[in-house]
Amino acid sequence: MAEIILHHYPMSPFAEKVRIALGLKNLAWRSVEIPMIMPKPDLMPLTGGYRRTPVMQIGADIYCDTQIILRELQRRFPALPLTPAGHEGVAEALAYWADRTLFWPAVGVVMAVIGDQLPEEFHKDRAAFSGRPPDPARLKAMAPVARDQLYASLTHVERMLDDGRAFLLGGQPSLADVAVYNPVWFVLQRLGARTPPLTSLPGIVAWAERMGRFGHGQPTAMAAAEALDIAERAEPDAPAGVDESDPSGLKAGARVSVTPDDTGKVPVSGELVTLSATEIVLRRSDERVGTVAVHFPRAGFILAPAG
Ligand SMILES: N[C@@H](CCC(=O)N[C@@H](CS)C(=O)NCC(=O)O)C(=O)O
Repeated sequence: MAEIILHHYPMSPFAEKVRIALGLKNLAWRSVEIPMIMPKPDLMPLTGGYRRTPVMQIGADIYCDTQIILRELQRRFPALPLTPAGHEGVAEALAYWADRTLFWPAVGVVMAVIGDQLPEEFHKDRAAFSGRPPDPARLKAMAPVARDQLYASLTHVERMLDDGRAFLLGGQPSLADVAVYNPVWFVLQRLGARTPPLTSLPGIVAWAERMGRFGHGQPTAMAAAEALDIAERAEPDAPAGVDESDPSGLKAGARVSVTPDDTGKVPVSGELVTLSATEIVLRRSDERVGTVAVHFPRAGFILAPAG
C-alpha cells in the first residue's frame, strides 16, 4: 500500500488530533510541512482549493478534514479501533462536538494571550479563513468569556473521568479522546497546565499527559514535490459509488462542488464518484498531479450541483 502522507504544520491542533491517532495506532507515515497561512501552492494541486490543515494523502487519494482522515485510517488499519464496538455513535458525536464547539473557546483562551505577538499577515489570513475582521484587541477583551466557556465544556469531560477510567469511553482510547485532546493540547502547548481553566481541571490535565505518551508513531520528513510526484504516478482507489437512495438525488458522474460550512469556505469542484451519509468523493484533474480523488466527510460540508 502507498505510504500515509500528512500535509500539516507542527503547531496545528487539528493536525495534532491526527498525529496522536497515528501514535495510538503506532503507524509509520511521511510528514510534509505546509505553510500556516495562504498561499499553499504545493497543497492546492492535490485538494483543488481546500486550504485547511491537515490534509492526508495516500497515493492519488486526498483526504480533507480530520473526520474523514480518521475514518480512513480506521478502515485501512483496523487494529486498535478508534471507535469501540457498540459505542461508534457516541465516539463520533463527542468528536464532532469537540471539533466544532469545544475547539473555539480553547482558541479564544490561547489567542487572548499570544494574539498580539502574531504577525499582521496571520491575523489577515485568519480573518479571511473565519469571515470575521482581524481584531487582536477584541480577542483580549473576550478572554474571560473564552475561559468560562472552556471551563463549562471541559467540566463535562472531567466528570466522565471522575470514576477513575483512563479514557473518555473506558479503558481504551478512542476517537472521542483524540478529538478532545486537540483543543486541550493547544492550550497546554501554548500556555501550559497552570492556565485557567486547566488549573481547576486536574483530571483533564492527567488524562492529557496519558494521551501525550502515545506519541506520533514514526514520521519521516518528505519534500512537498515528492508528494506531488507520488500523486501524479498513482491512480485513485476504486470509488465506493453513489448511494442510489441518497436524499440529495445526486447521481454518479454529476458535476458538483463541496464547501466547508464553517471556516475556509473555498469550494472544490469535480465529478461525484462516491456519496454516502459519511463520505463525499470527487474525481478531479490537475496539470501537476493528473487525476486525483478528493475525499470529504458529509457532516459540515455543503454539497451542491456545480453550475
Ligand atoms: N474541521 C476541520 C478543521 C481544520 C482546521 O480548522 N484547521 C486549522 C488549523 S488547526 C486551519 O486550517 N487553519 C488555517 C490553515 O491552516 O490554513 C478538520 O477537522 O480538519
